Amino acid sequence: MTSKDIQLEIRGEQQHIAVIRLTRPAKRNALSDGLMLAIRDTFENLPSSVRAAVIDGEGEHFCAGLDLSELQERDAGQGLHHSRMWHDALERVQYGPVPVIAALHGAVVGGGLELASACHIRVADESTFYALPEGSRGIFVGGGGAVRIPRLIGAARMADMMLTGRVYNAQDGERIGFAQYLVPQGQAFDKAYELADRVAQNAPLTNYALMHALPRIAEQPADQGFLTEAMMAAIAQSAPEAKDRVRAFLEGRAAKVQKG
Ligand code: 1HE
Repeated sequence: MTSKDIQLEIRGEQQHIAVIRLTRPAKRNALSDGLMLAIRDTFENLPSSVRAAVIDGEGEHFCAGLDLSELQERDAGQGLHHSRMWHDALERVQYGPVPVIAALHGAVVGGGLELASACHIRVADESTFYALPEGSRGIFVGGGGAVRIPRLIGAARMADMMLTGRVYNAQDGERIGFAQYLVPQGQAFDKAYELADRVAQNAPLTNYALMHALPRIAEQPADQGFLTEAMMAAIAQSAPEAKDRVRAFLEGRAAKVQKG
């Protein structure tokens, strides 16, 4: 599906970075059904050269969440299917082909926060604020937020946000775990791109393990998690690329870990 509300640009000499931009600034990048389907299709059809992606939003805000103008009278069945459509789209982001870095600024609210939560790394600039206005709109999260947001900040903080309308600013958002990086205003995209470039240099199987195995291992009982970890470790280390990289270090051809 093509949409004027989303833009895909492939960057880098090896065409290894996808830059995906929400381009609906007049509506604060509110997520219409069409835009959600376009997000799904964009992540499903990334070129095979792509190794990492950055997602950001045009204008003053990352994303104002669900397009409220489309919120009609839905019966229970329609509401269920609408929410499942969001789940489907955001699963393509979280469990798609490559790690996704969200560059956040301005409003990251409602479904916009659900979209950001499906990404693997979040970089926020100082203008960022986080909210879940669903509570005051008389609705509930429906884009996977009830699953993903408590894993970032805990169920108690999420309940507080929805019950009281609490808004977290950029500093507090980083402190509680919404974003892994906080940068000066206007610099989120550049930092996200720099990280994507770094992520894209990893062995593809390592990135696969971090995207697809780690979150599942983290949810497993410990004894199952240890076994899944061992199997993923065995698969990753058996790849020729892993052997090349280890040999390069042992022969002094690879970078040492630098003090942070
Ligand atoms: C919208 C939306 C939207 C803006 N749906 N049209 N999300 C919310 O409850 C957040 C609602 N939005 C806001 O609180 C504010 O718009 C912002 C803080 C994000 C930005 O404020 P501001 O002053 O920059 O913009 P604005 O003047 O409020 O909005 C500009 C236009 O965008 C205006 O339309 P216009 O035709 O009058 O120009 C707004 O109506 C429109 N707009 N946000 C539709 N969200 C899977 S379940 C997920 C459930 C949710 O996400 S609920 C949370 C929804």
